[in-house]
Amino acid sequence: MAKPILIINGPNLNLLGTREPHIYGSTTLPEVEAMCQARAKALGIDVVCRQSNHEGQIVDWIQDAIHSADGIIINAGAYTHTSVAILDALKNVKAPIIELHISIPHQREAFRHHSYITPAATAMICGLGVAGYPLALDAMAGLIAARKRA
Ligand code: CA2
Repeated sequence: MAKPILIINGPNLNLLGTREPHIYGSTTLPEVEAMCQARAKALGIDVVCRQSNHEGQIVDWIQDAIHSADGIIINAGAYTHTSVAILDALKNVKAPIIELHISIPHQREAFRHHSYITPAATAMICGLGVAGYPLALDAMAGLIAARKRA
């Protein structure tokens, strides 16, 4: 039986649409999550959206997803550039993982050029603004369908 896709947003992404609109746009996180629910409905899949400012909470959700999700879309925020704990948790996930960034970290400060998440990722989407979230769901639906065919 199909399980939902888990979308995880990390630290400070609860502030989307309220600050730094020149980098992250003016769409709020609840609006992004509504966009994802609408795209999931159109794709005939379920989606669960989570956001936390706490690394351990994100690790717990990833561990739960091993049994409860068919795929993970993760924007780990600044933990992208610091968290071995999130990498280790993601490495235990067999389902597809899409690393997502609203901006293009490689065009920004040098400390954003390294991602601890990428070695565990199946694919990466970045630089498309919040439009990347529904596009990640399209891609995830394709990845899951391809795995079922294989
Ligand atoms: O581009 C992305 O999506 C990032 O993952 C966003 C992170 C940043 O640390 C990464 O380098 C790239 C920061 C998220 C902070 O989000 C905010 C949103 C609105 C206002 C302030 C922060």
